[in-house]
Amino acid sequence: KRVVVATGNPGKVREIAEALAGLGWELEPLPSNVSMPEETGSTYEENAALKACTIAARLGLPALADDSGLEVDALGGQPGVYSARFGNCASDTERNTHLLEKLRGQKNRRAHFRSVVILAYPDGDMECYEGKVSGTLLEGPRGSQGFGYDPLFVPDGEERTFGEMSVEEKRPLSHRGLALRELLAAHSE
Ligand code: ITT
Repeated sequence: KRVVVATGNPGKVREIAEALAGLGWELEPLPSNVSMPEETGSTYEENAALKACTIAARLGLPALADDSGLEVDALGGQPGVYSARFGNCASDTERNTHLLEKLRGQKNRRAHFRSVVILAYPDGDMECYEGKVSGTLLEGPRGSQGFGYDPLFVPDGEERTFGEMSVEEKRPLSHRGLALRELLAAHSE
């Protein structure tokens, strides 16, 4: 079936395409004349539903959206749903510098990535999947793969950051990979 990948983030597109390759779905990018809705929700669930439902209704096709974020213990769970806008930074690199600055001298480097993936249909039906991964934040970036906060985050049980892993290596460990694995299982029956 045809499914629109409702995201403006190329890193998410790569991970979603790799994780769902086995389903044989025709994953279509967001058409260039269609923009993502503003994220007005206060939870990952609300924002993922908003993105998936808006695009599904607009295009008349099933749409898949991910809303995700990094929750840092020492910052009381921030930036969380505001991860993409943290510090009003213009790039991932600046955002990582901003986060490191906030955590300077902080011993507690514990953090958690969360992802909510929603597949919405034009008739209003929705499926929701979630994933979470815990780990620690380094004092400087390592690796140039992935996107966002990946170069700072070492998942529990690993030595390398997500930024030092390929898409294939990151998938079984990551919040998004875990959510997409649930979706894959539900559609492989
Ligand atoms: P769309 O809404 O268009 O999908 P976005 O990047 O704005 O793209 P979000 O609103 O869900 O997506 O913001 C999530 C932010 O959290 C993202 O921009 C990254 O900064 C961070 N993030 C989420 N998942 C991540 C991952 O796997 N690795 C690194 N950073 C991640």
